[in-house]
Amino acid sequence: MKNQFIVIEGIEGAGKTTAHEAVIAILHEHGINNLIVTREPGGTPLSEKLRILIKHGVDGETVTDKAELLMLYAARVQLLENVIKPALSRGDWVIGDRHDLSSLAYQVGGRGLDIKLVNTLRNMVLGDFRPDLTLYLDVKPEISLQRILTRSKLDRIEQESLCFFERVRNYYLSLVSGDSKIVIIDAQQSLYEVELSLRKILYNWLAGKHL
Ligand code: Z5A
Repeated sequence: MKNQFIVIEGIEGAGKTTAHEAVIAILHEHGINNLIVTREPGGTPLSEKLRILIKHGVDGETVTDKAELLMLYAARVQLLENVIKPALSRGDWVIGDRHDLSSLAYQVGGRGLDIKLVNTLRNMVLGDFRPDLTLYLDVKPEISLQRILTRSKLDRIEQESLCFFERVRNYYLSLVSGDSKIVIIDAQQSLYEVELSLRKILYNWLAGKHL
């Protein structure tokens, strides 16, 4: 199999960071060591600055939903053109912590922005570029938010209501069904069981079996 772009998606506390480590370990077991990891928003010096603005805003000023969207795509285009595409061209694998599906789930599903507006930006930034495989970790917000409550400080988006995260999750679920390049994983299982699921999916996928 040639090098691929694999993305891990899900709401906060779904276990993306943990899954990331498992995916890297499984690829290493297959002798795939030429890989880079990315996160969105972020992953280039400019995108990391935008990440701080997206997550924390600026004191005394409301971040509008459209400004949030534009910052996310500005960060994404920097990462795509300066890191992801060059890595894929070199023959490296790319493992992404979030990508474009997040914008559909959060900005369209969660914020309620017009899909036509978001699609205009997607076409401009991504064209027909898509991940080869997306692993979507599905969990009910009431469970995942419990997992992140132990954090000392929640960021601007993490402070949203349970209803917001329910809309995000429902939008994710609507996108996942019917897309053969997105695989859903029950992230309400124990960490051990999630890793077993990832292992099974990736072994089959790497062997070229239908998922
Ligand atoms: N955002 C957006 O709105 N639009 C976009 O287009 C993009 C992003 C790209 C990025 O935040 C924010 O940007 C995010 C969406 C928005 N906003 N929010 N809120 P981030 O990168 O800082 O955070 P995150 O991506 O949401 O990741 P996270 O909060 O760190 O969650 P996670 O990586 O999925 O979870 P984790 O760190 O692996 O696990 C959290 C805890 O749960 C940890 O203690 C684990 O041990 C535990 N855990 C995980 N899985 C399990 C299971 N299965 N059982 C028990 N405990 C578990």
